[in-house]
Amino acid sequence: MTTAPMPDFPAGFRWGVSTSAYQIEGATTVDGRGPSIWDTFAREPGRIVDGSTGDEACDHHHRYAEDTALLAGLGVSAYRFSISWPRIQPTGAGPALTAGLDFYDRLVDGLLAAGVDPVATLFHWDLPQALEDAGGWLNRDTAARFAEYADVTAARLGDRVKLWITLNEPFIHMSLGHGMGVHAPGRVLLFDAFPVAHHQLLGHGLAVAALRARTASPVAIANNYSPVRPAGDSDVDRAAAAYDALHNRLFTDPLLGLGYPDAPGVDPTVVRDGDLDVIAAPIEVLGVNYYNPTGIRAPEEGSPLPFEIVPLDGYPRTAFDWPVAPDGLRELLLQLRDRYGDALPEIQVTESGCAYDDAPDAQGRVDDPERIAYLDGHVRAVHEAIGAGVPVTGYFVWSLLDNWEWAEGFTKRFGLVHVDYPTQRRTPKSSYAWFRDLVRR
Ligand code: GBH
Repeated sequence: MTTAPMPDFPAGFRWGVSTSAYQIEGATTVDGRGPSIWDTFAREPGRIVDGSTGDEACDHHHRYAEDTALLAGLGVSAYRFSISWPRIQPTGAGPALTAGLDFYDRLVDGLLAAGVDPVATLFHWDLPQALEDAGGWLNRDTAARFAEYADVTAARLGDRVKLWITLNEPFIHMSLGHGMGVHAPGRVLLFDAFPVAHHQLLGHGLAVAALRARTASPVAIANNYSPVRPAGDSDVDRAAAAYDALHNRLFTDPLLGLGYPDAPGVDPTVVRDGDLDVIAAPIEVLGVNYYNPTGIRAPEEGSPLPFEIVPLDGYPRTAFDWPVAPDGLRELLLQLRDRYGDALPEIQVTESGCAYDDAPDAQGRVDDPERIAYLDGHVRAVHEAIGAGVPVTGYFVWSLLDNWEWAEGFTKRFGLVHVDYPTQRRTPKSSYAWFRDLVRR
């Protein structure tokens, strides 16, 4: 970590932290909640490294008041959470469950009373299982169902949520959930997963229209980006361009009116007349989730993929083995500006963070200097991008709490706050104090 003083950010810059429903809420059977694809997937043997599920997670559904107090103590101006679709519509269709909405109503009011802007994501991967049984995002109808869910949710919360985010990381949901099968719903379709991209984007566009009718708040999508680092050999440029188109452009070019890029898997027969106009509905904010750059080299002969992902040398690594590369965040933000120019909306970094093996010491304190160094570097990268003219107006740390990390179960800790799962005791780490001091300035 550099010891230089942190430079000033523009007045009104939004500092926040992020979470998602299935990763923290628990209470998966209360108030009529239906099952989601993650309830199903986590129960399949061998899917989750420690055999756990999100049945209890951080028990946030019961402890939201305590967690709101942690947010107030942190002094953040915003909290990004996600709404569990199967709490609102247990089968993904039909009237909204009042009891399901009541929970988020209480959460939102508590946040506002604590001076924290509620930022709500509608879909963070927990699709109602009944929709999956009808084909999930491979089925075009799921896009229409998603817009209906957006409508009934915003009818209740639209007056108080300050920023609506339609989808979280549709690329990861397509690639890990439907391409490689390491996330729910566990399909292994490789590039035949393209309809999942198109139907999510179509659902996004239809949801934007539904939200406009219910709220005056700005609307966003949160995409995951990873700048590509060619790991030099012949043909690497073609491989790097293919991966870049897939990871960084497939979910952004059509949003910004450019149609689909020439990316592996794009199938024009899935795209109907008028779809691209729906998808390109103007949004106020582009959410950028960034973790690390990706090393790419040319594939081995006979590989089903037109690229090969390789580890990047020369960087420190997190407990997930992901490289720590704050320069990648600056590079990515500049690349978005250079690529999209005036079509680029305001950007908020909606996730940035890292996993380390944090544990309380003999005094019960949790010291996480690596996380402080990680965040310090990434916050400075954002500042440099702003200085270079990229319109970045917010930065959210992933995550407020240690939580249930998908296929990694409870084995990866991303929180500013340590959670002892057997007791659900919350202990702010030293990074919590560091971020509080940064925000306070
Ligand atoms: C996000 O996904 C999710 O939105 C969030 O729910 C999750 O808890 C959080 O990040 C932490 O994982 O360098 O080749 O090993 C992040 C998606 C996909 C980003 C894998 C980092 C590393 C690939 N991640 N990627 S590699």
